[in-house]
Amino acid sequence: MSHYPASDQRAVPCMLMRGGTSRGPFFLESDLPVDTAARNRVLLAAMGSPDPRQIDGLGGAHPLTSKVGIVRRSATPGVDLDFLFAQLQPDSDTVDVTPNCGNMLAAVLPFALERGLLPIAEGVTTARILTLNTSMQCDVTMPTPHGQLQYAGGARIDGVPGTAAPISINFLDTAGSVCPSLLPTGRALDRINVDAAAAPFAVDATLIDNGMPMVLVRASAFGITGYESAAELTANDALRARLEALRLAAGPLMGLGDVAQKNYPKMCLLAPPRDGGAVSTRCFIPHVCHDSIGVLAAVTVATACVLPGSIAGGIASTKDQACQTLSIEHPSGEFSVELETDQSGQVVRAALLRTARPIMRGEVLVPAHL
Ligand code: NQM
Repeated sequence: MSHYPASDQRAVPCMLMRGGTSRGPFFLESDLPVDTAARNRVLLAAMGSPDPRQIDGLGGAHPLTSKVGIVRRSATPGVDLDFLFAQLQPDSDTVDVTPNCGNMLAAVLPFALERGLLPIAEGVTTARILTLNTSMQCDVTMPTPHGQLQYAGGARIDGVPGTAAPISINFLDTAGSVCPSLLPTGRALDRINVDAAAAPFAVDATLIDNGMPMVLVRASAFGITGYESAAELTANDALRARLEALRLAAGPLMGLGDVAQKNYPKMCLLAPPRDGGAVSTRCFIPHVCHDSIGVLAAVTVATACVLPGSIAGGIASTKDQACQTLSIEHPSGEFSVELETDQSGQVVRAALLRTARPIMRGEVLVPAHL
């Protein structure tokens, strides 16, 4: 903005958005450098990474608040918006654009409407969004009464205080987002030998990707109930070491190669539901325990619940019907996923509800030499 004095900082327009249970700055692609290395330097500086407290940037010292959205009008026929999600970390200098984030996805349409990328319709506005991370498409709808953006409303999602206007996401094709297919090993259940530093072990797991690559195991196989708090599990170093050893073993089996530096697969500990839901979960993303559950993580877990022969068998409570809503229990409540299956039992559609809100609009300052 011209009324500020000249300085050695460069102002980059952005909006800080909450998307579901995540938060981060959203940029128009045209406001960021075209060169990927330069873009990544700008994003790292904007978030204040690497630094555990992210004291010099916008990041919130947690993976769920170290996320960035980049949006543009789409040139793909039938698609309105392209969305690139970037996962940063507080304490490393990685900018990972390989996985999806269904929570940040919820903020894409409001951001695009705020920035004038699409016209605002009367009543509700729907856009088809292509995530450039994995080429996944979805239809997103938000209320726009009288052609105005409406953020206040009665929808409640666990992990976010209060209520807000519902943003519905209808996923069109999620199977095998980063992995080669829904079941990358070709099996619904695998016995995995893990060469852990403390002691080798073997464990049954479902390796699955219906929007998020995940390793699903029974909490009881790790000597815990699966009902512990997220903080308690994140503080359990022995558990985290075993889960990380399992993750490193599962990565190549899932066609993901060496995953030591990757944010996926995510790990999920399953236990029988306690509050009338389909299953209880504790997810590691992948090194800290999620306070709730990721959007596509929930879709992937729900899919395993209806998949014959998966690790969820004997744990999950599901109905034998083509369209059902599965309540995935997590540390701060539940996440409802609507699944539709075809006659062969394949999941053909997943839909869910999120909320989002713009928190700040303006410019983030980064050193100009970047
Ligand atoms: O699974 C956490 C989140 C996510 C990702 C993560 C997400 C998803 O809660 O689609 O939303 O797994 O890193 O934002």
